[in-house]
Order: sequence, then structure tokens, then C-alpha cells
Amino acid sequence: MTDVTTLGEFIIEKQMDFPGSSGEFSRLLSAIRLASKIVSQQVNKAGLLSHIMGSAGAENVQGEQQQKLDVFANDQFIKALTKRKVVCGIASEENDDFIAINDSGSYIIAMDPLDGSSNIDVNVSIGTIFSIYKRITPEGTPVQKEDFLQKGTSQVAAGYVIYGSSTMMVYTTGHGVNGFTYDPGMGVFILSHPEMKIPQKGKIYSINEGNFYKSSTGVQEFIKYAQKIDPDTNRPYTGRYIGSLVADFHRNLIKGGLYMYPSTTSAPKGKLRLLYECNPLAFIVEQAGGKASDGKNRILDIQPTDLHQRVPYYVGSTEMVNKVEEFISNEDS
Ligand code: P6P
Repeated sequence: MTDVTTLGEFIIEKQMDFPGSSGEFSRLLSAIRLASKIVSQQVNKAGLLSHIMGSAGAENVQGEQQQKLDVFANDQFIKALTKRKVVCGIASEENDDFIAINDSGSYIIAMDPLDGSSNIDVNVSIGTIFSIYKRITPEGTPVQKEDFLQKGTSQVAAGYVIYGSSTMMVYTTGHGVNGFTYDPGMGVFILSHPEMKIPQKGKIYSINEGNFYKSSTGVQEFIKYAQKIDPDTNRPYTGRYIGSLVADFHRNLIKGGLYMYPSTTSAPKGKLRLLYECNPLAFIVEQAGGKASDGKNRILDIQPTDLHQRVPYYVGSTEMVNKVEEFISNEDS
């Protein structure tokens, strides 16, 4: 086991690629690493700890019932990032407004501390999603909203942690995608999935088909296309929808596939949030050779206007995203 690369070593190795770097970014990633370990420990015993299970009795800005683990995870990431003084501000799904942390910090982070938390009580995989930018307002001044409303193309790093059968961290800094599996015995993340690439086409489509009649005709036509029997084009595809974005995304990243959360009559802008769900996974999927769009536009090119804005989301294997975009564009003609 001594020939393994730990996440800590990987971070230092990559920092060496940037001579003269202050190490601030490495400390930022280390803060995320630490908080992920603490959250993983609680998630893995959530079934035993009634005090951490179930609702926290409050609602978040989305009007969603906050689960106690949501609040716990949010607190852990905020504490770990605050202690290292490298972020000037944090935007979180769990907080209405951004949180000013340290005027001298060079980075901002947007995060969903525990996505899919409605699955906690039924022991389904859940995840943390994070997106990191350099601040654009002067260092030494209080962070501003404009620091958070940058296009996804400006991200310096993005990643997710999936708390599943094992805990994994997958992230990119714009130089490929690498996956690390947590070894709780040693208390370290080990490089297990170097240079991850998503298959250009796949057989898996992930969508809540309960929304079929709430979706546009283009999306309905794509779902019917996916279900048609046509061996020449490897159809019918396989429907796999866990109801946990990180779990569906991670499976599709490895096996190939397409995750969709379109706009619907009850969610005209879609459900997923641009800043801390769509952009970070879009950065990862593009670095892995895949594609992410709102059905018409590249996700990373969208100019954010609000911390919690929602967008329709199609992400995964390039050929599959292109195909659903084709059906959507045909609905307009
Ligand atoms: P629905 C979880 O709340 C989440 O944000 C994603 O993790 C998941 O893919 C989606 O919403 C599930 O939404 O409307 O299908 O239950």
C-alpha cells in the first residue's frame, strides 16, 4: 500500500507545478478534504444516530425541509474554510445570502454542502458539491456579491464528494479530473481514479419520468426515443434515476450517460442551482470530455444573476447531450 498517492500528496505535487504559488489554494483544498472526512463519518453512522437523522425543523432558502445532516455539513465546511483564512466569502445552498469570511482571502467558494439529503433516511448515496473562484474585488476589502456571480468558465476548481458505498472525492483544477477514495482505516483519500474520462456515448438516461407530462414536447420525444427498440443505435437505453444528483452524475461519469432536469410546468427554470450544482459538475464533465447545457446554451457560459438561480440542466456524454438538444431545437421549429 506504500505505492499509493494520497490526496494530500497529490495536492502538493500539483502545487509544485506552480512555482512561487503561495500554497493558499492547497490549503483551501485541504480544508475541503478535512470537512469531507468529518461529514463522511457522520453520514456513515446516520442510521445509528437518531439525533442527527431527520429534519432540523427549519427550511432553507429553497423552502426545502433542512435535514439535521444538512446543517451539520454546512457548519463543518464553513468552520474548516474559515479557520484557514483563504476564502473571503462562501455561498451555500443552506444560507439565504453569501457569508463574508475574511477580507484578505483570495478565493470564494459556492457549495451545496449535502445534496440529495432527502435520501439520508433511506440510506441512499448523497454528496457535497463545491465550486471555487478567485475573487474579483480588491483583496483586503469585504467580499461582494459580484465575486460570486462569475461565469462558470472562471472557476479555478470544482469538485464533489459522494458519500456512498465508499466515500470519494472527485475534482478538477482545469487539468483533468481525478478521483480519490477515502480509506477510513488510514484516514486518507487515495488516488483511485486518475484522469477520469466520460464515454462519448452511453446507454443510461437519468430523469424523473414522473415529470413527463410537465416537460416540453422535445424532452418527451427524447424520452420516447430512448425507450424505442433499435439495436443499431443500442436502444432502448436504461433508465437509472436515484434522486441524488451526485450519485447519478458519478455513475454516468464512469459508465457514460445523460442526467436531465429540464424546466417543467411546476419548475419553469428547472430545479437545479447554477452556482453550486450545475457549474461545478459542468466544469468536471467538460474536463472529462463530456458536455453540459441548459438545452440550448453551454452551462459554463451563462452569466449568473442570483446566488440561487435555477437553470434547466442536461449533463453527461457529449453525444447524448447533443441528441437531447436536437429534440429540444426541433420543438421550436
Ligand atoms: P426530484 C435533490 O433534491 C436534487 O437537488 C438532486 O440531487 C436530485 O437529482 C433532484 O433534486 C431530485 O429532484 O424533483 O426528481 O425529486
